Amino acid sequence: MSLKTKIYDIQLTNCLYNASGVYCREKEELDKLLNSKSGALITKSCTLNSRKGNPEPRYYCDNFGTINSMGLPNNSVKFYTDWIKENMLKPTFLSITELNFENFCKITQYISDMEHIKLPEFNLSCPNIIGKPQIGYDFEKMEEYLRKITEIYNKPFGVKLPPYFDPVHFQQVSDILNNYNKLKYITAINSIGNGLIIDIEKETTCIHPKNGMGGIGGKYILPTALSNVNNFYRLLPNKDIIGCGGIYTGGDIFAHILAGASAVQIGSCLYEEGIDCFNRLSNELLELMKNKGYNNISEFKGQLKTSSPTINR
Ligand code: YRO
Repeated sequence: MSLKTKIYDIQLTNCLYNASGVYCREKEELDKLLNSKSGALITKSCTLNSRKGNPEPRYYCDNFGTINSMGLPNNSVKFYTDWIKENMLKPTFLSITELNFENFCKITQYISDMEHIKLPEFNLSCPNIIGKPQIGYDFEKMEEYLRKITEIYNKPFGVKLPPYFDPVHFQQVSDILNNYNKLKYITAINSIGNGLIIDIEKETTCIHPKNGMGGIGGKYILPTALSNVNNFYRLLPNKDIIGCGGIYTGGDIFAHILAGASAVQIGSCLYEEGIDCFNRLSNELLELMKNKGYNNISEFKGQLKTSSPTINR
């Protein structure tokens, strides 16, 4: 039995890795991920210059999941690309973003000639102009960003998407993404934006930045993540889908793969449980596969049964 998988042309010995942002900002964390059971690793989304991020408390966890408004703390694109160059022991994805179009072009240019960077994940949950939605929710801007990426970068890449909630939006986003042949995978989903968790005893917000509003992760978001994975699996037949959102058990991973995920990322659960979660989750998934008689994830990937007629991809 094996948990091996492929993301475009990259082989992973295990379909699990970290979600960008979790356990991947500092050198010590990246070093530990490299020596863990994860099949790959991805860096914290980085920017041209290092950032301290928002004031604390900026992360909070309750029984159902997490809220964060980290504000993109990171050690700069140079730090992460240098680390990757020195540590080529397992597939490593660079996550990048920027806070405006000009810098987004610059950071894309910066990595464009690096042979050690493979399939970078462009985080499209970035702001652009104040008063406009994030790029992931501004479809005209999304086109503009994708056009620029293919123009400057001109190698295979992926994008991290925010969650969508409307069938028309799934269709509109897919119509855009399908125009870009160099786009080889999408990661769905980023946190559900601008939620609010309240401490009723203290009568305060649980995090401080942005009046307590932040991205929601964890158990709160599993159904939304599964819907995004399955909708994009149906609508993007030539691209791989990386599932991210609400995974705490082998069963949750199985559900993501059944919905169409080729690999899955662990965020909130990794943050709370630590690096050993890759051991536990791998064992739980293998046990479930054994009970069901599956030897390989390719045997059930995308095989979700519905009462409506199957659409072949
Ligand atoms: O606050 C963050 O650094 C953050 N948190 C998330 O849950 N998702 C993200 O993509 C990011 C970084 C990007 C941004 C939201 C700060 C623009």
